[in-house]
Amino acid sequence: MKRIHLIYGSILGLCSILLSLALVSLVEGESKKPNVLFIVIDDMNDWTGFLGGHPQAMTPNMDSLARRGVNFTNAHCVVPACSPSRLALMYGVEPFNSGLYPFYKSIQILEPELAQFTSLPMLYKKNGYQTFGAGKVHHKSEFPEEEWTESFVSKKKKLVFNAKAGYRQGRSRKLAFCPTKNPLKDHHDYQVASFGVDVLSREHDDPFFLAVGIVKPHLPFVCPEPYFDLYDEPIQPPAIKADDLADVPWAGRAMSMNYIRHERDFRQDEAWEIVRRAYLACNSWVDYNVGRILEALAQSPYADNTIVVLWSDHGFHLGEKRSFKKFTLWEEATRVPFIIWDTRDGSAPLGRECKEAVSLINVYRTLADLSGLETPEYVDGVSLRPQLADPSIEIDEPAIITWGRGNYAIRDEDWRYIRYFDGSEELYSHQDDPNEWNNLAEMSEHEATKRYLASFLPEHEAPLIRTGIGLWNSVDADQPDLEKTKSIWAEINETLTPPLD
Ligand SMILES: [Ca+2]
Ligand SMILES: [Ca+2]
Repeated sequence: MKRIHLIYGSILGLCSILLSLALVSLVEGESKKPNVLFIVIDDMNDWTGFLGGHPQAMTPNMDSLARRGVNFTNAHCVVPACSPSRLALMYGVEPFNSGLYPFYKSIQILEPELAQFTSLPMLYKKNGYQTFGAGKVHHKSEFPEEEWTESFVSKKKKLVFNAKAGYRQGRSRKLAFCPTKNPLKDHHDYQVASFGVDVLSREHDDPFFLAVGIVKPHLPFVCPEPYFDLYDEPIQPPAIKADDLADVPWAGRAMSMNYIRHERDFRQDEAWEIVRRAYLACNSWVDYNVGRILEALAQSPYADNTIVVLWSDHGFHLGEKRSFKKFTLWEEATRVPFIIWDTRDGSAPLGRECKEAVSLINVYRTLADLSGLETPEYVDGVSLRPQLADPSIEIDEPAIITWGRGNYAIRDEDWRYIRYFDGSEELYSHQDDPNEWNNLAEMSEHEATKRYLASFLPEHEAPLIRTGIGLWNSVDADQPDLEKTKSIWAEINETLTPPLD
């Protein structure tokens, strides 16, 4: 009997030890919630080393990040425009579910509409995180007070452009493509990266969510001279088909016509090479600043307990499809850098790539999942946790890209299907035609493919939220004036070499 008691006693003792160990590890687990380093880039397309969109691109720090984490090589923005892209990602909601299709003047104006949603930094803050933000995370470097423990807006210094070493179109400071003469610390991206470095060098009792919003390569394409000096060889132009738009419906041409005059002027001024060199230089400048933040992380106590995510709000055309800028539903405007590196997974092999078409709408659920936070029910997308464990795992849904109510691109591994508000269509085979030159939408043999891809178009579209609309682009995209497009086409075609069709 005594022996039985002893055994029971030992079992009970063992159980209570195990229980307390479990509690300790639970408490430790609690205090060891992962930190998040959230790096946002503005207007960076696939002209990086790790995406291979331009053979001369030099981005060694981001390449190294891509090698250590999972490099999503077929990632696409939710909207090819700053304000709505960021609204969708930061609040985790597709434009066709929120009604937030276009640019808005500020997120403050949208307060009543956004009250039903929880922004990503707010989710972390509610869960006991310290939240730090610097630069352009939301559109226009806006930091709603309640979301952030501390925020940093860069100190504006007027940059002096060395236009003689580059090119400037007219008097606009936006259309400058040249080195700056200022010290590094005068530049926005240097300052916001320094804030990131500072936060990473501090001692933190609580886990943190640190967001750093870099504004290059956004126009003007200006940055310190050493990054221009990296590109002293002739710059290889992208593959461009002169009459590429001839098989594009008018609704698609309307998106391209917004900036067709720049395309013409760059040709007339023989400036395209300088413009592209300046874009590459800015990407290398961004890379330098991302490298500073990553180095600070490596030197910090948080080096093996931080989830790093890097993304760009959309891509950029540099002459492809006779287009300049973004605001289209084609590959160069929608494909973006997207990397996730969970440093807790120290044994993960290097060089993992996920080739599945994936939308940035999935960032919200993925981060919440990896951090053990409950995702609000309304949030769109899926967690990419399975792909982080095994990048070959398929994603069921293609990426959906929205530009104005009624205009969508559906991108899967092999195809891009575009449907405009007026029912007109484009279809491109990425296996045969990675430049999206040949619109196959009219060919009967692709009817089944089109039907399959069209089945992913949203069934319901939230009405456009009109409060505080900032720019005309997407309102036009919503209901473009096709007659106006036709007259621009006719007028400008006369002055374009080679002509559009
Ligand atoms: Ca942008
Ligand atoms: Ca074409």
